[in-house]
Amino acid sequence: MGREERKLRKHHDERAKRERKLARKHSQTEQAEETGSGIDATVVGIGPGCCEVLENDRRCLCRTTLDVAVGDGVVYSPERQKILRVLPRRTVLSRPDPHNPRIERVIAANIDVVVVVVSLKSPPLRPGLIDRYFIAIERSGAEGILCVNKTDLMDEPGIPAELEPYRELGMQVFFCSAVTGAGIEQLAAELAGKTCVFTGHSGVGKSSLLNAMSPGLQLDTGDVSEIHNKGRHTTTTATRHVLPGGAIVIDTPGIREFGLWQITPATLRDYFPEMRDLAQLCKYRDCSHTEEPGCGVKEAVGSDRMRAARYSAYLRLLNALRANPTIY
Ligand SMILES: Nc1nc2c(ncn2[C@@H]2O[C@H](COP(=O)(O)OP(=O)(O)OP(=O)(O)O)[C@@H](O)[C@H]2O)c(=O)[nH]1
Ligand SMILES: [Mg+2]
Ligand SMILES: [Zn+2]
Repeated sequence: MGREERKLRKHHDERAKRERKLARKHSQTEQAEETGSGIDATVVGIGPGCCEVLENDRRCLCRTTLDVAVGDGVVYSPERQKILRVLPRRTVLSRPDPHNPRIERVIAANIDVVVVVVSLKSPPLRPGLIDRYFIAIERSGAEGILCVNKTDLMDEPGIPAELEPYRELGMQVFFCSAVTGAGIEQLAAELAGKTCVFTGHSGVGKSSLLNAMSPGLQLDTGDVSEIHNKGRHTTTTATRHVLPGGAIVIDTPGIREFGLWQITPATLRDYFPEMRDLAQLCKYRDCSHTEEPGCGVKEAVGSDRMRAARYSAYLRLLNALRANPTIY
């Protein structure tokens, strides 16, 4: 590690320590202030040092120093316009803070479905990102679906070869175009009655898909830069909306990189449940299922017990984590 990197890390560590200390202090004061007369509400938007909550039809902008995310159930005080308490989360999609991997950043809470939105072109597909979402979804407690948007830009009809492995793994894949409306009805039908978060790279069309499902929403959308073939990070904060079909959807800002929260090369295999039984057959107890001889997982690769696509995803992620365990 270079001197500059060490200095930067030290700076981040100190900042994280200060943030934790401050959060502890505030949460103690807030708990002390809590009168028990708070009202239950849901967080529907987040801003710096504040959040918007919805309680029946009433919306209120509240101050908060607590770590809240869109979708959180909270107890708030309408008089003091303040969040008193965050209720336990049923599910949570999170990732490490891109600037400090020791801090967890919650993308959305209490969701039933994580909709990973990708486009094959403009911006191009990055399968590595889908692999990472697989792990985060496994951790989240929610169900995951893949939404391939911008099918109107596809050169050939049919499922592109690079997406076949994900279908094989049992993830539901929807093909849509927010421009032509193709696949929108099917997607909306799948999401009806559920709470869903739309996540993925900038420019893939998350907000456009939501607008297509509910034209009244009029969420801001932005074009894709021709020079870099990347989105312009049009959506800057997560917001929650109700669609006509009854789905509750959370639109989120496009992500640049998706890090894995609290996952190390040694714990990665825990998120591949099919490896668990096979690992009993490995010669070494701490087998990483890579170079070791007598590996039960490697022997099963290619069979139904260990799909080749899934094993390749494991190797890709393992190599990325080994090369850079904390920065993503
Ligand atoms: N051709 C085509 N363009 C689309 C489609 N969906 C969205 N777009 C365009 O893609 C660009 C980006 O769309 P957004 O909806 O802003 O993308 P986003 O994922 O919300 O991006 P961020 O908010 O930056 O994360 C816009 O110019 C849209 O008009 C589609 O199905 N086909
Ligand atoms: Mg957007
Ligand atoms: Zn093994």
